[in-house]
Amino acid sequence: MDSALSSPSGGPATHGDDTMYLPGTDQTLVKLLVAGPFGVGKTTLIRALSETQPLHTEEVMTQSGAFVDDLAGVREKTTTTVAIDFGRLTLPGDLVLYLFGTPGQKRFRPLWQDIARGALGALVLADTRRLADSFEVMDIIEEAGLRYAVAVNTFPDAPHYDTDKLRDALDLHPETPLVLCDARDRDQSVDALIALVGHVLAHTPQENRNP
Ligand SMILES: Nc1nc2c(ncn2[C@@H]2O[C@H](COP(=O)(O)OP(=O)(O)OP(=O)(O)O)[C@@H](O)[C@H]2O)c(=O)[nH]1
Ligand SMILES: [Mg+2]
Repeated sequence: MDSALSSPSGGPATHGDDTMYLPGTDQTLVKLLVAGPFGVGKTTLIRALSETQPLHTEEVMTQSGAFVDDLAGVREKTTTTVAIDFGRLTLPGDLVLYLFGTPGQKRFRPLWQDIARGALGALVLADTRRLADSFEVMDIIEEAGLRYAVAVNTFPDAPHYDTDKLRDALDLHPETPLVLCDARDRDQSVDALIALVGHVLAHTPQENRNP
């Protein structure tokens, strides 16, 4: 998808680069990233809510990887995503979300320029046991010029803080949505995405929604 939002209704739509799309339905297509540090629940969230068989690029982790990815807090984890997750979710109003799960480790930074192209926003997952790990991801997203919402994935053994404390700790802009969710729970994950979509649409001029 080349544009962040496209509504391929009526005749063929052309874009700035002269790409032509066939006439379709009145669906509005939105590309979103699901980002966050190692083991925070990106694959889990996309798996929980995708209405299509999600694409995953999981690989079993080996002992040597323990020096690269810190397993603190995710000891039972046996696989990691080596490229992207992909899933799709249709919201009421024919809003179709295309979700790209994106690794947050520094070494995947070169992937970002490509993966962020055409995205309208990002859901950043965070874990209260290692909030600082989400800073780097938030930096990359800000550099990419994307709006984002933060979803704190509520692992049962992670400390609970009230949202004001979390906002302070994450140094969030007052407009940036912060939600708590269990990434395994479809409804909670959908609510987190709705918070993100509401935020990005509120800041996307109408004319950019139907290029
Ligand atoms: N208890 C609990 N476990 C979770 C939750 N979300 C994810 N998990 C577990 O945490 C582990 C990590 O989740 P993943 O979805 O693989 O995390 P990821 O962000 O995709 O990880 P990478 O791709 O390796 O960066 C898995 O074993 C999940 O089952 C949650 O909300 N609660
Ligand atoms: Mg993953």
